[in-house]
Amino acid sequence: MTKSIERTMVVNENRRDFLSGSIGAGIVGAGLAAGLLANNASASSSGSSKKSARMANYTADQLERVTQTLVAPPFVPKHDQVAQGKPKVVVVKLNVEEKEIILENGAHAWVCAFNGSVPGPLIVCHQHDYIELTLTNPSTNMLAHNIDLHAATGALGGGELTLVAPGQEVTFRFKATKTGTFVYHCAPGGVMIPWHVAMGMSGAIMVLPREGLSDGQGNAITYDRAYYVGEAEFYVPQEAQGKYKRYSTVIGSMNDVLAAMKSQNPSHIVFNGSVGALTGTNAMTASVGESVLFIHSQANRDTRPHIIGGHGDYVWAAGSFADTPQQDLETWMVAGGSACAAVYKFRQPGLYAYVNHNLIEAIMKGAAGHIKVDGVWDDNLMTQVSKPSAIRS
Ligand SMILES: [Cu+2]
Repeated sequence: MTKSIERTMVVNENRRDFLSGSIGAGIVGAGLAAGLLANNASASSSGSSKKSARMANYTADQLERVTQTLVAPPFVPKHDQVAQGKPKVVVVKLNVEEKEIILENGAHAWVCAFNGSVPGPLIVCHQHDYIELTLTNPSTNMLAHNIDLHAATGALGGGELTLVAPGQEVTFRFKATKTGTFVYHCAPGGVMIPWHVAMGMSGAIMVLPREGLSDGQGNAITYDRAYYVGEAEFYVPQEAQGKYKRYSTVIGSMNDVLAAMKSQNPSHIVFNGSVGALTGTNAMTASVGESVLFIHSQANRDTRPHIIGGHGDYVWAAGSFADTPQQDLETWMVAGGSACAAVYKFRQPGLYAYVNHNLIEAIMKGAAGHIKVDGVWDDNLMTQVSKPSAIRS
């Protein structure tokens, strides 16, 4: 046991109500987190190396604080792949924006967006770091919000300690004890949990091993660039004749969206907030010879990333870096409510499609992006032996 502060945990008797809370509770968020103290953040070693275990023994007040500048996906914040020195307290800020976005021509949707993007920004840290997160809910918003981070331990992943009404902000801290890629999402209670998630309110955090990624055989895996693809589905209500409805406020869209959600039949399934957010001039880019790390999250539905024309050289489909990565996959299954990581070294130039390989969801509902790869074509890997011509009988 480390010298972490022991506190008596007062269990919220109303937790059951919290989880089954009403829409009203989600809107006003009346005092749900009141009276709760953070439970102790005692370090638990992953059992890897002795050095790593030593690194687990620091408490937050012993560590340097660094601010991480978050960036809109598909980009990821600047970070070290191998941790330098002691763990850090990584300070991040998330601001909730309730706003209307355009999913595609003719389809508008209100979203609740962490830092204004769908998904919210990727947070990156190393194992045994602390994340100190300030969640701000501006007074111009109409709804209460919070954050449940799957990388965090206790108190609904932080959801109990972070519920903020419009005009409030809250700061909480958790220790990143597990390595991997993890979803975070808003979870303000009852049906507001799926509704806020279906309003675009999710993102991901990557907790790297302190020594960086490895293939499980003692060989380091590094990447030249990284992208974060956040997949999210939307349930845009439609008129009888199929035209998408539009609303003047976020609350105005609530009942119709809730009704549409029950169908479990999304009108849109998109990467990074809209159809085409990662295609054309928005395509991800890379060069032949570069290894690219793709982090892919889906907070609510299962998905199956696939690089058309490429592979996953190393894939952590379940998102845990404590696992040995699978190698040379074509498609990998990602459970709803999780994020995965995959590294691929591009060998051939061209335009690659990065898709959810339910191709109906990719082509007809929007879950597709592009990776534009420059470099010199290798005929040895692929060549057109003869051009299309009339069939010779
Ligand atoms: Cu929310």
